[in-house]
Amino acid sequence: MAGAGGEGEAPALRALRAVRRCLVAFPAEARELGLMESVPYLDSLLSPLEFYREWVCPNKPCIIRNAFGHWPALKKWTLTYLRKVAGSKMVSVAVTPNGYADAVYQDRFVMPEERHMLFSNFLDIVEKKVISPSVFYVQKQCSNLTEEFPELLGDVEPEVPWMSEALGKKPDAVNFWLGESAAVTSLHKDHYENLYCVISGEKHFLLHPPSDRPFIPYELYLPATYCISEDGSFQVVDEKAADKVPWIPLDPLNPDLEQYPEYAQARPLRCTVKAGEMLYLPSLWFHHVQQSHGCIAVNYWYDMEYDLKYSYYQLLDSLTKAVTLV
Ligand SMILES: O=C(O)CCC(=O)C(=O)O
Repeated sequence: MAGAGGEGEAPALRALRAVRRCLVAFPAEARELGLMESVPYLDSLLSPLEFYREWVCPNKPCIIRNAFGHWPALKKWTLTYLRKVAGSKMVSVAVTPNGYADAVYQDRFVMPEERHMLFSNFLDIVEKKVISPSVFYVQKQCSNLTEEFPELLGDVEPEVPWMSEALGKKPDAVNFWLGESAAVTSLHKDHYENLYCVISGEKHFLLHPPSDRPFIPYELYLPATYCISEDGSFQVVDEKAADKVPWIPLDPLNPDLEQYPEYAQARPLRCTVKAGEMLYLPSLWFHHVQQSHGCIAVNYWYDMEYDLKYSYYQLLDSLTKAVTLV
């Protein structure tokens, strides 16, 4: 009797261990096949075909200088100007006690309080005319530049023409980002080809290629939202009847290697994107983002192609989950 289950199980376990060995070797092989040690700079624009061939198709990030020098936003967008043109409107602001919106906290996936407030009141906080213990970030993402700040659209462009040409589509979203230095975006990935343009200040990106997936932990968390109480303290309130959310519990700035030892083998790339520079962040790359205080940025999300690259990533993800369970 004892042998029946055991004999069946041993080969399966052996197979899973073999898969684990392949998964551990895979990211290094991917690196050897052309991933870079740092994010390269381009000093001028390429043609749509060249950009597609050299960066989108190989799924490699780069920082492009002089990509949007013609945008009026680069000269016009000071906090004073933004207050003048949009100060009197209500906007959505992510408010958290610790700067982490959409991140794991107390074994939950916690989303920010989405506060509707006058943009001028938000600017008062960024300019430190009003002191608040909470952290505020305009980061609504679902095309908030077009939806919430149409008066600013004329200072940028509704799309990046050469990228639209390269990909044969328009962006799904054009987002506006403005926040405090304490506002951090936790490690995650998106199914977008992302053109991230810094208008003023600096953004600090920590990146992992999709091939690092075997070293990056995902767990399932009950979703919850920060809610502020009358006394100004935050409660974490569970979402009712919501499905669990897969999210990365690890902080790449201070990784808990006892709990997630595999992460020691991952190789993050770090880069700072300065005012006037555009980061091309390819689809499925993991990213963690910090910023200088009052940094202003606009980005364009182009939906990725759900092609073989996507399927291979899904396979890598499934195999990683399978071996993590053993
Ligand atoms: O700027 C940020 O804080 C986050 C940007 C981001 O996650 C994205 O563009 O996908």
